[in-house]
Amino acid sequence: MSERTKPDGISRRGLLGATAGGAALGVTGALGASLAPSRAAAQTSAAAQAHVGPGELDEYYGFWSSGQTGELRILGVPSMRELMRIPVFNTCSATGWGITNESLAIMNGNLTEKTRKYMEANGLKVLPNGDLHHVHMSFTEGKYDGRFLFMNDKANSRVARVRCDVMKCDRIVQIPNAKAIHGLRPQKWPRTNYVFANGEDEAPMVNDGQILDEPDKYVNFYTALNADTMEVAWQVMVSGNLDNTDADYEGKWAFSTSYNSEMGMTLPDMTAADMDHVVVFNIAEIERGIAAGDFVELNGVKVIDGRKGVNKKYTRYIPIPNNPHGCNMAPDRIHLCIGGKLSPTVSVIDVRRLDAYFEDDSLDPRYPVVAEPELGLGPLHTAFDGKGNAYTTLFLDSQIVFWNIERAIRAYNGENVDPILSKTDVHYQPGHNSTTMGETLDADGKYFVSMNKFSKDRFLNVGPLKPENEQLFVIDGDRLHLVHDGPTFAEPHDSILVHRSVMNPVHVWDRNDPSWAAARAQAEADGVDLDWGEDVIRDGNKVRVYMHSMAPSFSLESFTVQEGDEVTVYVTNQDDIEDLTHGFCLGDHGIAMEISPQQTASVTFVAAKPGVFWYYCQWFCHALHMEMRGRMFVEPRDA
Ligand code: K7E
Ligand code: CUA
Ligand code: CA
Repeated sequence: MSERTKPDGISRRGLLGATAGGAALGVTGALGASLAPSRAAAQTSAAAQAHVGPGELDEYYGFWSSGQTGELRILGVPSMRELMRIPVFNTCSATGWGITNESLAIMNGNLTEKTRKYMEANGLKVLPNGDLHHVHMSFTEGKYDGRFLFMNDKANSRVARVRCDVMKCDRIVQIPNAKAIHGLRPQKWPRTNYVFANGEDEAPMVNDGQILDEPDKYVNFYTALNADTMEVAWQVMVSGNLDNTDADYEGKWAFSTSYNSEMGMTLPDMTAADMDHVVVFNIAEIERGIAAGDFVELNGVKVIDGRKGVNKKYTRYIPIPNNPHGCNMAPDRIHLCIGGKLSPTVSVIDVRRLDAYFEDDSLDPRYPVVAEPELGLGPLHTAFDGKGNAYTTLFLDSQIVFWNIERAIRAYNGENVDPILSKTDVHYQPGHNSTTMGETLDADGKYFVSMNKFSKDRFLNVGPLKPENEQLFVIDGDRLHLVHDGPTFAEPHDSILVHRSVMNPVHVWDRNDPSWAAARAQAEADGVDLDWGEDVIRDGNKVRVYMHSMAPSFSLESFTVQEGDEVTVYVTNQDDIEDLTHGFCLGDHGIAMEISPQQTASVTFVAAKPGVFWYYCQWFCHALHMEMRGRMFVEPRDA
């Protein structure tokens, strides 16, 4: 960002930031009052560094999960400007996600049989909600490769993929057997062949109502998806539940935290034990087990039994205090950091010890743990600067603790060193945090984001439901300089910060894109030119309406159907100018969709109401955008 660090960027905003940040930073450590002026100066220069003027482009893409909103968001970092929202597990009035045939095929294409039946019984065209916690990019050799983003839906046990070339979701898969997919990570090495996904909720292995309140018969599943096909590759049945997951930098191991090793069904039961565990999955052994037929097939998935003590080739359980949560692999390729949550510690696991740990049963169960610094109250997630340091969120303390991994190891070995380098107040109750490129071998330690669950008094009051708050910091040695507070609607759950050099999205769609392959096949069957045609094809009580759009008009200014017809409207946007998106909104029918340059989109509905209905373009495209409209005539059946 040095090219953007310019003295004239120091504005009133920067100076105000300095004041607020100075107050926020007055916390701990040996920083005396005499340092205050230089701290203010550092704060001011940090604010200048993070300033992105109007028309200037950000250095990083931030990919944000939105929690219970169910969408993916793109922010520019460091400006923290929201650039785009990508609907995934939610429905969207602007883009037609959950309305168009193309989106419904993706949303409903890989649901379990039981969910299909449930939707039918409840008259649901689509599952309307999702809880998107974790978004991560595909890797090649430990670095982001700009191909895909993967994300979970805890609410309905799904995993989705977003194409980074068009920034649209292309796959959603409901995971059989597992319940409440929570933690999610792509394999880092040699490339993302697998996406790993944690099932959080315990349930009977065969959950068909035969077993109900018998928790001793409940199990949990760890899922590996083939990242290319998005099919479930295999599952591992485990003891305890699963919370967060990560993978190593060698492609050998995957890890999961469990807060409910007790298999408790109530809060007191889930927090009864002092120690829970981290499950270590031996990828090569699991693949060998699958190849050798050591699995049961359950709902079409090959399931390996990796429960504690059953087959120690596949999994090992490392005891960890106490209801552990975050699971973060450091870019030093060696250290895995586990947030203790109810324990004030972060447990550091040295992955180089895992080969011996799997081979030698006589080793101490905690042999892979090489450090366990006490950092503060409620340690959840850890981010990295690529220089051997770590940042851990302290939920209860409302702080970020900055600490050094090597010093923590020395302290664990009895040396008198303090691993903590600094603590910084955040507002308030941080969950996840992220650093620029911090979960990759390219970790650069430039910016830090704290995603806070509460904003309280930080913004104008908007009623009982408050926004959450994400704060951006410039990393400056062992200090964090606050440069931005940003309220977020539900919710800033997690994010990754990706250097813009990794990304190369297209500007307009390629007409050959597979997204509308079904529409193209139907047009061919109808003898219609999908690109330029304007036709109304009747096929029994099915009517297919083809048109294209060029600002400021639709190629069909009206079409006629009969009451009760099942109507499909295909619209192809023939404008190929960047940013010239059209829409198709059909009045009083709950139908709207985006058609971006060179895109085709379609929607199907039953014309149940006789009369005249206007359709119009709902994305502002032209001075005569208001006039970009036409009529659907629905003739009464008995007329
Ligand atoms: Cu990423 Cu809340 Cu889903 Cu931690 S989990 S905060
Ligand atoms: Cu086309 Cu607005
Ligand atoms: Ca527990």
